[in-house]
Amino acid sequence: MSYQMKTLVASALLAWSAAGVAVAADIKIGVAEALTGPAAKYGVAIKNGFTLAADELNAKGGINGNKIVLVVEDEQGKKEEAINVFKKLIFQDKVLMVFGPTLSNSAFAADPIANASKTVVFGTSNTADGITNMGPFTFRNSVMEADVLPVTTRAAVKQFGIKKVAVLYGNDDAFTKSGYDVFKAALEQQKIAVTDTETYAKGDVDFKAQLTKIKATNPDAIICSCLAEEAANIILQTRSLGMKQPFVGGNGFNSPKLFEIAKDGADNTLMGSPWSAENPAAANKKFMADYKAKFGGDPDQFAAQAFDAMYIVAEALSKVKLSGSLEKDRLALRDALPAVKFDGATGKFAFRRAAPQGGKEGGYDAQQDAIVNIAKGGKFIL
Ligand code: LEU
Repeated sequence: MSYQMKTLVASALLAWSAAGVAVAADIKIGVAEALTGPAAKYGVAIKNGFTLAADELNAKGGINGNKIVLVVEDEQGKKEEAINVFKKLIFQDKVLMVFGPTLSNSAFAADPIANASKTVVFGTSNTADGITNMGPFTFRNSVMEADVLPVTTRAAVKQFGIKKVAVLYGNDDAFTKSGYDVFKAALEQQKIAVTDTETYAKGDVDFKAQLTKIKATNPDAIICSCLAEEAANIILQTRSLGMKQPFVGGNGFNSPKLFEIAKDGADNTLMGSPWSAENPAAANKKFMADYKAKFGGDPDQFAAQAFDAMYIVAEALSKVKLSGSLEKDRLALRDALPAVKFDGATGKFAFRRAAPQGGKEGGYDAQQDAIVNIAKGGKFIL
């Protein structure tokens, strides 16, 4: 039965509930993440975070008695696939809302479809500038680079006393480019000199040419706006050139993949994040233990943000009276979300309205503080 049919049947039956008969409807939620390809390490952790939260919520009876059903699709970390998957979820599967996609690069391609069809799209890992300027149906609980990187840069000055840095970034990805812009402004603002700026393209594996140029300028640290796989290879090759400089990274660094490839070469890397494995709060401890029990490995920031995001949506949905009209229910969820406040695995969270741009209404960003982690012995610690 389709979502609409089910909710129609459900509301009809719920209408009899005075007579003691009530049948719950399923709440279909789309999950569009990179489950294969270079971004899969992030995407699978994200999917696991949603699954853990949805299973917990369902075990407690769902939302007002309605069960959450995740409709999971692999967008492969590619723009075109994100568009295809969004269309399938929104128009064919008729989901109430969509979580995803994994990369900002894909979000810029796919989010307009959700906004045009008045369906909430909720990013849990998109950190580039401008994501929520795509329209009032775009939400994210991922803290944007603009809020995190100035904090990370300040911490690098404090930790290593850096005065001059080299910068390296991917120039064909929306997130790595956006991170570069933010780093550049933060360095200017904090009066840190840039000795050299180098770029690479998605999928590059050899960074020796750029690193040799950087080496000649003898920076105190290397600022890197990169996704994890490239970041890890850059670190490895930096060490093989005999360079000992610490790295300062953005959100892309926050993956176990960094250590799988770069190992101890990544020691002393600084990275800002709203989440830390060391956060002793009960909500985080429970999340980490439950995640490990279910999936047999430790969670990362992306799993934590997805987990919290599902609870944020559940909180909004608990205030919504599902009508059975998909259009109305999508709007009701959109209207209920902004007021949600949550204290979960990533700590205290609230939404912040994005400023309108070019006469277009904005969506909602994350209002959350970042903490700076340092890599030691194959993991990030505080
Ligand atoms: N923050 C990145 C982006 O916005 C993705 C993350 C999975 C590293 O594209």
